[in-house]
Amino acid sequence: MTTILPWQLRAAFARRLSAMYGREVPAYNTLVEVSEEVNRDVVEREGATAQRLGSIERITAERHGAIRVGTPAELSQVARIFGALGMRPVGFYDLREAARSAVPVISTAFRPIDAEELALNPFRVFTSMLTPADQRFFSPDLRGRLETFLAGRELFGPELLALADRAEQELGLPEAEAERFLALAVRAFELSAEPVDRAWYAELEAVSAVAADIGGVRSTHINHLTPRVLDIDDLYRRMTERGIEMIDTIQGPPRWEGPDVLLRQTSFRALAEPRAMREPDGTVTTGALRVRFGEVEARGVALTPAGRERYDALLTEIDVRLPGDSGRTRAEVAVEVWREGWPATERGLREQDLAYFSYALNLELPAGTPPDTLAALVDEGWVTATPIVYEDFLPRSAAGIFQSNLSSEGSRDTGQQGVDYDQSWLSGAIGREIHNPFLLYGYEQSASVGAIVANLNLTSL
Ligand code: OOG
Ligand code: NI
Repeated sequence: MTTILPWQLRAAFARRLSAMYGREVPAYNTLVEVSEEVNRDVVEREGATAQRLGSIERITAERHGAIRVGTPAELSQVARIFGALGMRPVGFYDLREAARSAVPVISTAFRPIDAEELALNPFRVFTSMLTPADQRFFSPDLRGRLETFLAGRELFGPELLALADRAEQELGLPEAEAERFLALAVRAFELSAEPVDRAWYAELEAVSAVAADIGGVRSTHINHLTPRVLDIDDLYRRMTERGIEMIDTIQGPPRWEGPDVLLRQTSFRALAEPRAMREPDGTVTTGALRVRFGEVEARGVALTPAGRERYDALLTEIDVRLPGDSGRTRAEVAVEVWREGWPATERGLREQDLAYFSYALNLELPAGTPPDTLAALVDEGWVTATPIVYEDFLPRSAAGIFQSNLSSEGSRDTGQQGVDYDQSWLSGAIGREIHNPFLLYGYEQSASVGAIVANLNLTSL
């Protein structure tokens, strides 16, 4: 009997979700098509350099999704489904604090955490949970009705959850069960045809469009699915040429001549989709909701805490310089700030310990005694350093991406938060450890260094 392993379930789930989302949101297919064109051109132009941060096979299949749920119980169920796919919660994002675009959710990302699993298929899902107890968004009365509404719905059925638990415990499923599990899992994220209560949806929408998308309906759905592209500026141009209106900017670090770091993302605004609506008089009509959008991203090397601190300081510096700077665009100011404050080479990133690398002994070694620093081992041809790709998200960009979904600002008071929704609260609520992304990258780097120390019989590096 063949067992379908967690990574195979993950890859199959990502593929089927992609096919389903393409049927529901055809503009997503355009985005994927243009991304593939861009990637082909970059590989043709740059060859092996283009694949420094992942093979073209990995990048072509690579997606992240975004989903939104209402309660800790729902999030725990999501964790079981993704657990079956070998995906663990990593990182904590609080989108309620974002300056321009506060959204009443806290989030984590489910993804594989081992290098081998990531290489097999890196599918990740940004997963947000509504925060009804946050009194800055919800009055006690609305909170009460919202929590009652959420408690009365079922997003994931018992058969799906039982199969998920079995897959997580047994590290995979037999073929027939795998097939059933995948079909049920994909179906759980389809857009429901059930009528939306127009008045209830509108009441939540006055607080936040995201609150309405989560708590205004009796089911959940995939919000967006994001392909990875090797040249996001080129993609932005090509989408614009095709007449698709993108948001103003590419979020994240600027385009410049140095190595790609972290994550750059852009998106187009949510499209109007027909949805059945239940009117206050009980009749059902066809309305339209703008909820789902298209997003695309380029990934670079993961930064250390020191790198991240410097990165954040440079972003702040751009904002400081920009207002007094007449006539230059943000992108131009950003490049100037980057040239002043950020190393232009991978070597510079390594020397200043700003980014994570994986080190491997070369097949052919120079003659003589190996030097006793990592930098010298790389310089003298003993060891090759490969950047570790950033597998996570950026709170500032995420807040900007949520904007693609908002037609109005919503409302927020300056009152009490109510519950302290922090990382340990979230971890307790779902009964799982939320991994620290820095520790995961750091572990991969130090394991690679440890192997070199052992292989070259050194005492340390
Ligand atoms: C999630 C927004 C965050 C990203 O790529 O930063 C996100 C959402 O809209 O639900 O997906
Ligand atoms: Ni996204």
